[in-house]
Amino acid sequence: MATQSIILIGGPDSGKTNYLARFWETIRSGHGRLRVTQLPENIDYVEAALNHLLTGKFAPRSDKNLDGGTASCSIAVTGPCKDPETPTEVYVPDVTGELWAGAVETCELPAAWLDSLQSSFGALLFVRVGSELNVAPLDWVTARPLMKRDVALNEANDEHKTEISTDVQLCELLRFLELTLGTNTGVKRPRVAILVTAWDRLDRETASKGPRQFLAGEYPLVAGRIDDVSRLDIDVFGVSVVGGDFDDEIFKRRFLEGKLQEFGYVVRQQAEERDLTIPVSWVLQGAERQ
Ligand SMILES: Nc1nc2c(ncn2[C@@H]2O[C@H](COP(=O)(O)OP(=O)(O)OP(=O)(O)O)[C@@H](O)[C@H]2O)c(=O)[nH]1
Ligand SMILES: [Mg+2]
Repeated sequence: MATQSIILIGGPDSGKTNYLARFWETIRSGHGRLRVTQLPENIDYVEAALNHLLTGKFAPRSDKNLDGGTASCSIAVTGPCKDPETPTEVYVPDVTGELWAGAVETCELPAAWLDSLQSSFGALLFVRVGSELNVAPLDWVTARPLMKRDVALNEANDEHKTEISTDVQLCELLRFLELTLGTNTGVKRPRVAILVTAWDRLDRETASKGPRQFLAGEYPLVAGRIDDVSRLDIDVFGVSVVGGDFDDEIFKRRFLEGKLQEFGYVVRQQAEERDLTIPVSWVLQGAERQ
């Protein structure tokens, strides 16, 4: 069986684990382009995250004390354009976002993760709408009093909140990918799917413009980098794992009365599709063509 590793990258609270849980449900129930061919080992962690969704709660942030900061699973998948006899083994390590945040701050990546990036065929890069850990760029006119306040707040709060803007953090992660992704695989132009998660939290007008426009408005540096990075093939997807927010009681009731596969979607360009496997399938297709 061909083994292709895809790596999930993104700061803390960016939606990696919830996406992985929803992706797993889609391939297991056969409601997407990709399907699972055999029960993977180490899937308990993903099943536990999925159980949260099924009971009307988002899966909590990953345990920072996980072994090496990661929970990994290998899932054998096949799709319509593939021979079902030769599935692809997709290795998906779900690394706690603290690791990526630390790497951005120190410009250093632990050796094991450098190896993982080099042997991955593609990557999913996550950023979440409405995360309290998103950092807006500094406005230098008003920055001084705010910086004083933030120093006091940070002293009182041990949550990892960096001062580097999310836009710059994402550019740094893209730079890691540009330098390292797939260099040990023979894939000449690895694909990177940028997933804008919690897309359901956007107002209708912003959402209607599509994920690329959202990125250009909210994270202009990253949007600019996408066109400059020639070694990677990059596309942007909006993702909502259940199509709404469980904080909204009316939505939650509707969700609990329905079936999970009727909730959640992926937006590419301006089109919305129910199939939550689309970003992974797009990344895999890129690797198979080369
Ligand atoms: N409304 C909405 N919220 C979401 C969605 N996906 C994730 N969230 C929220 O984002 C939070 C963080 O998601 P996680 O999947 O735990 O993020 P993570 O990247 O795995 O975080 P770390 O484990 O800290 O690295 C969740 O607890 C939800 O509150 C979504 O599709 N819609
Ligand atoms: Mg997580």
